[in-house]
Amino acid sequence: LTKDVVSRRVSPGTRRGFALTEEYAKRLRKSNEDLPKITEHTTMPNTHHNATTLAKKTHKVLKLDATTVPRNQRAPGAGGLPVIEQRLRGHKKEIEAGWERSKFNEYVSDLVSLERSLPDTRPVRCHKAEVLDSLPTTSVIMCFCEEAMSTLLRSVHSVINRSPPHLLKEIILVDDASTAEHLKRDLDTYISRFPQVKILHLPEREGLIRARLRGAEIARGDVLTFLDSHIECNVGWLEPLLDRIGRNRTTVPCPSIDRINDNTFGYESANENMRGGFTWGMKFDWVSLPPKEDDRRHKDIWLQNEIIKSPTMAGGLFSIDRRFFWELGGYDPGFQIWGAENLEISFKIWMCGGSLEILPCSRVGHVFRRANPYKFGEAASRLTVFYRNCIRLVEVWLDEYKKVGYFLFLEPHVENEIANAGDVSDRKRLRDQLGCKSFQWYIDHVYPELIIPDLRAKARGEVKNRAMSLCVDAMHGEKVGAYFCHGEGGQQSFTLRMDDKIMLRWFYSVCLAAGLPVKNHKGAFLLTKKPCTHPDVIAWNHTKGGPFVDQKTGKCLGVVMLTPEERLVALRPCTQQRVQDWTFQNYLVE
Ligand code: UD2
Ligand code: MN
Repeated sequence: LTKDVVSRRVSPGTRRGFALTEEYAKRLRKSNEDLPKITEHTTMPNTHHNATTLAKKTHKVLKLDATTVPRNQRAPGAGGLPVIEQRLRGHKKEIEAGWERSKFNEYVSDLVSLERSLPDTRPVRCHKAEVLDSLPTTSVIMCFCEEAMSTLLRSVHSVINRSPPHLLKEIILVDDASTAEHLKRDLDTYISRFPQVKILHLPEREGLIRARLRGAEIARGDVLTFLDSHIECNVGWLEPLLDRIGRNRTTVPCPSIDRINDNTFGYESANENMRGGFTWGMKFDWVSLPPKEDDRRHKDIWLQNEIIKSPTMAGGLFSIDRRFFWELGGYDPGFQIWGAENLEISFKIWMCGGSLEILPCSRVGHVFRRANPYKFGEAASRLTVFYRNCIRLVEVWLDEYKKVGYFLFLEPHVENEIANAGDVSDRKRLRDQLGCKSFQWYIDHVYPELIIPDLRAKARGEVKNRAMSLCVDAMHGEKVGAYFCHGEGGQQSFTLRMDDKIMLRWFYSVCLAAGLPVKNHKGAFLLTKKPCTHPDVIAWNHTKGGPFVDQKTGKCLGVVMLTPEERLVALRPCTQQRVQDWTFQNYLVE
């Protein structure tokens, strides 16, 4: 074990969603060098054990897995290596069809063994992690909709192969009305060889949230462990999760989520120095550990069974005491299809007496997809479904921060959705009955790093030209354009702040600033985007429906047409003409 694990240390680097600061990467490399060579006999002080846990009997995490070392080094994907391109030659059509169907490289997934070996991505110190001898049992609940057979079965195999059998009460597969009939039959036949696997075919599409509830209703384990249907559990993944609940039933642990590459199916170790946060657009977000927490972990590199307290969870993978889950009222069954349930349960866990953790010593890989392979229904788009779910979440849990949570403010079509989000009085009642703490408490005690945007403003919304039907458009990259008003908010929504700067959306601290001179347009300067504190950021004089005048140069906001396709906004000498007049969608102070 020693050699292997040491050579597979977390490689510091940057990956989408897993950013490591350069400084931290350096420290991590340094600390890795500092580690003594480990042998089975190395004894290190038991820093984490307090008096009560010492009294309980513990053992090192079981290493059941027989497939850590590939049986066939050359099998595709063996050892978690990416499938090489050579294998794909001449299969372009099938590969494209696979992507179309599953939104990941299904052809490649099909090549990879259902029981492939994986690199042990746990930090080296986990090798000494100890867990209670007596642990609660778990039901594993896996919902799926239009899932590829190979990813689904590999998920199931990985749970069976890498979980101590006496702790795995059952696996409950919930088929959320997948449409492929023949797959259903094949699946039932295949699954029938595993007595511990049950499969529930829902007659109607419920969405992942209600599908999970259906699974949870029939579960009999002490603990519910939810997993997505395109995952691979790694060696020793389960015991650390159950250990945390065994010690305290209101603790909700999540494994560290490794990444299974959606194209090559290579297994990539996650940066374990991140935790869960959220944006005011109510999206889950990975954030780096606050410096204090980071230092603590760093000093204590030998911290065993280490944990990261996390304000939120990504949503897909976690264990929770079954009774505690129901005491908290499960999920809001009013949530449709996908989204927002991850923040709902996160807020609820913290505010109603529990705590949420990420365990770097428990690793599960997940295929992160860029799109969904399933439909969102006739009535609503993915975005609309998500907004409706967010509205329910915000209404019930955010208290006076509801307004901030209503990023909706500027997204006109979202305001229309409030009526469609459904009644939430039951959920509010539940919160009262549970006697949960306030959202302010959550921010103060759980997530003090959260940035709360200043809601005061002079005006908000799209900035529309009065002579042409054009709106200021933040676009992507450096430039700022003038485009047809699309009425969708997004890049066309701005805030005129109390300090007279124009900020993108209303929560980004990025403002419109003066940029480069425009060729062939005398005295004109392009606009660009800079952090709102930057000296190039422009403060404007503006009255409702009139020009925007740069307080420094006295120039006006105008449009330059560089090519028939490219219209940009610029600072130009003022002309007193209507083409330089603009209206903000909402003026908040007269
Ligand atoms: C993330 C979570 C996911 C969920 C979601 C927000 C991880 C790794 N994943 O998105 O678990 O919390 O955020 O809602 O944290 N499914 C159904 N019925 C449906 C739709 C989906 O059963 O109508 C299944 C699907 O097959 C999958 C699971 O639910 O196994 C999660 O869906 P996803 O993989 O599309 O979500 P993901 O990973 O993008
Ligand atoms: Mn997923």
